[in-house]
Amino acid sequence: MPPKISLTRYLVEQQRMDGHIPPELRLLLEVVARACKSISQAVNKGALGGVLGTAGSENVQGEIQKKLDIIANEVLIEANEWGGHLAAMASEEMDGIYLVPNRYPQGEYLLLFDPLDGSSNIDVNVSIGTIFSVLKKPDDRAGVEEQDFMQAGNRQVAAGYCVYGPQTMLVLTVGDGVAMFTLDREQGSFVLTAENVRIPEDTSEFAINMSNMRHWDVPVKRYIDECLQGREGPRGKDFNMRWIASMVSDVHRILIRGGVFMYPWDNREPKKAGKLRLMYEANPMSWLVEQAGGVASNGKQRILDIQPTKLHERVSVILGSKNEVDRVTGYHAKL
Ligand code: AHM
Ligand code: MG
Repeated sequence: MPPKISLTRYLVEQQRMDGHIPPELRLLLEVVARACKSISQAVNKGALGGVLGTAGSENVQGEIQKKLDIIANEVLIEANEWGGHLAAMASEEMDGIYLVPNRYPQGEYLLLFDPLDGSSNIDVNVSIGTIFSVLKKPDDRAGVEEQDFMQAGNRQVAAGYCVYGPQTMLVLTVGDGVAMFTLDREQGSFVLTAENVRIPEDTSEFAINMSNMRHWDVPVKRYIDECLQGREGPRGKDFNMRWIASMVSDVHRILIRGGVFMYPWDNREPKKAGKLRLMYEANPMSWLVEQAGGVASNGKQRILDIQPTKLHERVSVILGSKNEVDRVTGYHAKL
């Protein structure tokens, strides 16, 4: 049997390869992974740990916070603030940025996260996850402010997620393909279980919340309508649908067997670009998808090229198997 490769060994080897990642980034990623292990423990305990249910508060987006949203946010902050590799953090659950306290050394990285994505699944025992994105602080001046986070997704230096499902898995890119690690609970470490992940270019599976159909824009309606017509329609084949309402789980499935995931703009709140957040949901997932040979677009533009203007900015998301995403963006171009 080949030796088990731990996350630590994988990262050390990435560091050695032409200095692919600097040691500070390796340490940062190890700390994020450690925090994910502890979130996984809390998620696993469920009602036994008293962690289910709402916390009685709202986040900056006006969403009710679950107890586990807050616990996961605190775990990530506490794990990351003292290591000396970060300058600041930003999270779906915090209004503004979180500066590393003065008592700790300041580093050169910025960490963004959605501590627990798919919150509506927490209390019903369906897979959820943590999404993270790492940027480098622009080094033109001292200190750090929100403006330093306003970097397009193509400037990310690492991105990934941890899915808390039947297995806890960490999925990571540092710009050298996508690697997947499974948590070995007996050893207490993440072990490499898939490398050079590739998303098939073709698929007959789509993921979208169909209950919003009447609110969609013409190109999205057209695409889904053609899929629904199946073998008798213009696509000449039957399609299958999945919607877990947990982006981490839907993207994980797509990385493994292909598919297209969409949370498009819709006219329920026309001024909102979409539901999902650009900086800590769409950007990290888009980079993972591109690194696996897929495509990620807002319908009109590559998501990774969007210049953010706000920390909690929203975006329309269409990502996954190349040929299907290209088809949907082609329909947008014909508008
Ligand atoms: P959250 O970060 O508040 O959990 O919201 C994001 C989630 C995604 O994981 C998922 O794709 C989407 O919201 C589901 O939305 P809906 O309930 O509208 O289907
Ligand atoms: Mg989320």
